[in-house]
Amino acid sequence: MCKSSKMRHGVVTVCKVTENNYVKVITNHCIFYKKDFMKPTDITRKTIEDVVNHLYEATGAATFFEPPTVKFASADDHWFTEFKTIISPEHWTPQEALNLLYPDATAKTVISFCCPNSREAREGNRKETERPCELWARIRSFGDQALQNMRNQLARWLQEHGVAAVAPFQQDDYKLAVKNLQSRWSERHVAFVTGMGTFGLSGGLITEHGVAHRLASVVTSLELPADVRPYGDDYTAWCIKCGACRRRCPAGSIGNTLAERDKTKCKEYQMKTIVPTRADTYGWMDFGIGCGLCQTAVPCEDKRP
Ligand code: B12
Ligand code: SF4
Ligand code: SF4
Repeated sequence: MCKSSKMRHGVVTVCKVTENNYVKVITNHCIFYKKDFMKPTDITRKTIEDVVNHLYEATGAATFFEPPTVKFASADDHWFTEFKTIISPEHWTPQEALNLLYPDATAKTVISFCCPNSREAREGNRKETERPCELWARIRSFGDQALQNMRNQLARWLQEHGVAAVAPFQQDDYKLAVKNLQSRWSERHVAFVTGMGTFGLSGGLITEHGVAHRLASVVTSLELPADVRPYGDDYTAWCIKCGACRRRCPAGSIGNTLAERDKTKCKEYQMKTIVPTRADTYGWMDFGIGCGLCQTAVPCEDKRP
């Protein structure tokens, strides 16, 4: 298939060269290969999963995490409006999040992906009792940077393919979120809606691959079929309430019920015990480091218990 058209590179001749949509683009001043010229109507859930898996390698996230799981929710899911009451009126609905960048677009789908922390980091953290092992700390500080790139790049990929998309976390004020102990886009709550998992006593989201992971999401105007939540609306269904996370927590932040959790103790422990010695212990500065002991050496570490 060959055709000529006018693109931003000038006059081009486009030739399809492979079966998996690699396209050779010859412009009047260069030749390059472009992965695909897919129309929005050609994009499926599988396409999005492929893009996320590609970004997992391309951004370096594979150094820190095990392969991602991708889930989808309808932007109209009843939970998103209920979070205005459950979390805060400031918490964005998918529609509000998309309107931050696209005032006229209609949000249709929320894509959430979950990257489990590497086995090596989890094994290292299992042995710790006060502060995170170095690999765990690296995931928090630098794995998170890769994850931010994955979110942004997924949104960019969708935008390049003609649909509105936003990574809401990237639009929020992170410092304010930590100060208030909650953001305007809670990745755990969003993942819960997509069917990724349910909340544990520790506050972590227990997924099919456990609780030791990081999450990211993108809202788009592209309509894709939603996942079914295997746990319905039972938001603590997968926690066996064993209390192992409570016993592991060096800050006394976790109680006997989810409501008893004291998030301030977790943050203060991080600020007073881990951060001041961050440069000496780990060798870098400026990035947040939480202990995550409640996510390792517990029955929900890497599986649904
Ligand atoms: C602020 C913040 C913190 C603060 C406070 C966290 C907090 N709220 O508990 C501090 C600095 C202390 C912190 C610590 C950690 N964090 Co943090 N943090 C965030 C951040 C930026 C915002 C969290 C937020 O807005 N939460 C919203 C509030 C409302 O959630 P919540 O208080 O936890 O919600 C509880 C209630 O809503 C309750 N609940 C009560 N009634 C009801 C009723 C219903 C119907 C429902 C649904 C829920 C519910 O259940 C929830 C669980 O506790 C997110 C990133 C993001 N934007 O999502 C990361 C995030 C939550 N952190 C993360 C991680 C990994 C950590 C640490 C393990 C540190 C580390 N990297 O090793 C610890 C874990 C602490 C813990 N026990 O969970 C991950 C969690 C992933 C996971 N495995 O679950 C996130 C999602 C970052 C990411 N991109 O992956 N964090
Ligand atoms: S350690 Fe036990 S109580 Fe804590 S979150 Fe995991 S399953 Fe729930
Ligand atoms: S991250 Fe550490 S201090 Fe915070 S709740 Fe988990 S074990 Fe406790």
